[in-house]
Amino acid sequence: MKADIGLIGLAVMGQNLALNIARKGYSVAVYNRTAERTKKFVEERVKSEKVLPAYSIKELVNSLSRPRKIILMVKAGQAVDDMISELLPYLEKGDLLIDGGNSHFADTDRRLSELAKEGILYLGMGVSGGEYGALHGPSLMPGGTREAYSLVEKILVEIAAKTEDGPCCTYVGDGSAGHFVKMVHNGIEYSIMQAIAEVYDIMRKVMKLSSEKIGEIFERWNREELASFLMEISYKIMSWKDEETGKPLVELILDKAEQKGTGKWSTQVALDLGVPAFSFGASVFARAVSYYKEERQKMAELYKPNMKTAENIAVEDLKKTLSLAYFLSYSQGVWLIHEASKSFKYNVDSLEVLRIWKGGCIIRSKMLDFLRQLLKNSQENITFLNDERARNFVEERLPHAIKVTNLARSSMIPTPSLNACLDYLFSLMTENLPANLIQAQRDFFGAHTFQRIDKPGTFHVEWQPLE
Ligand code: NBP
Repeated sequence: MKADIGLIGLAVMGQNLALNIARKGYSVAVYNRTAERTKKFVEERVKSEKVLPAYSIKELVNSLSRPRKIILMVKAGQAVDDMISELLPYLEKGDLLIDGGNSHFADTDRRLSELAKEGILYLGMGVSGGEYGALHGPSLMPGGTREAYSLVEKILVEIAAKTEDGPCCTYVGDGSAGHFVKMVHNGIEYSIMQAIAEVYDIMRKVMKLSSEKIGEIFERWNREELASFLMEISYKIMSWKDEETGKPLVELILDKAEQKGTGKWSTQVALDLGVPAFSFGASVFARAVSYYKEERQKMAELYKPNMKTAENIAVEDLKKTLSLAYFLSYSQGVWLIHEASKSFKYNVDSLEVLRIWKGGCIIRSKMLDFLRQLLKNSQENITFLNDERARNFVEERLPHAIKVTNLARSSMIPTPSLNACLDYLFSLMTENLPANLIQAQRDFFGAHTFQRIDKPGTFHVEWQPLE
């Protein structure tokens, strides 16, 4: 008997995805570059005959039914190219490779066209949900050709998370659409994580709330409009006690945040496409500055930031602020996907993207239902903001967000994601931005020309005599 599907890369994601596939009744042949990892996986975690270990690429490929379908769950970057080169001699026209890692979308486009020349089908598939999601149901974002997707649709739909709106897997679009959408998912994730962290900072420093108390508040919020995976893990983190000291563990964790690049990439492509994803960039920079611990210690000693006490700030103000930040983070992301879909001809259906983000993934939240309603009302409303219900939602929260960010300013507490979300919103709702002065400055020093509001055409002024 040949296996239904193959999987390469048995680190956290690959192991759990393989077990998920086997639990759904499909036989899965698995391979890992380091054989020791395969052996350990089989000994410690595999209880099903549906998981078939292979110890060479040749053995793996030969154990698969035709056309062969192989998921790569290896480290993004060179490892994916290395695996493809090793696999190619054993593959036949019509076989399918699926890259389930966090590959950069430009790499996916390159691999798609290189493999198409060999007659090999290819899908770039975003996978979200971490190891738990991979085992119990991730959100899957496959992109490439429809022909390729149809070969694995049944398996992918079965292993994906399920919600009342269906399985969290859909054909996302052409080319590298799947990896692009996953990258933007991570940009939104950075923005929301940072916003939650900023609200936590105000709670502990200004309101002087204990970690336990903040945990209780987050738990309550998670039952209301902020219900989301990131809120859920945040309240669980707040109440987690360190075994050794009995203190809340979060208070013992060093304030240096790492990053693997997807937040940075989503910001870079937003810059390339001219989409104002303010809070994506701000959240990446927030992680960058967190890294300079020693410098920050010295500066804190030198400047001694002056914490104000909370006079009239309420927990409700923070909740409304955070919910506005969630809304605006999704807004920037969906706008970015929309522009990329036009520029790169992805043909992405943003409503479907919001649907498959409802379960399994890191940015799943109750708010996605509201966003889907807004987008259903008008598919052109890609920022969600151009709608009466959105205006009501924003107007109800805005005074709270202004109050909270003002308080943070006066207490010298950095709130880059919250501020960036507000600047994004304020910029969009401002009819007259000061870009007229920017244009005049550009024309002054570079003769870049400008347009006027009172007559058509392109103009240039000799602002200063050249001689
Ligand atoms: P890692 O990203 O840590 O990669 C480890 C795997 O890559 C191991 O199986 C390793 O094999 C293999 N590998 C490497 Br490293 N270089 C290789 C090469 N040149 N040839 C063949 N195999 C190579 O694993 P992960 O955290 O399970 O993530 C897998 C993919 O899924 C990544 O792209 C990641 O970004 C993405 N992802 C991860 C998460 C998450 O929560 N961790 C969530 C969503 C997506 P070895 O055992 O021989 O070293």
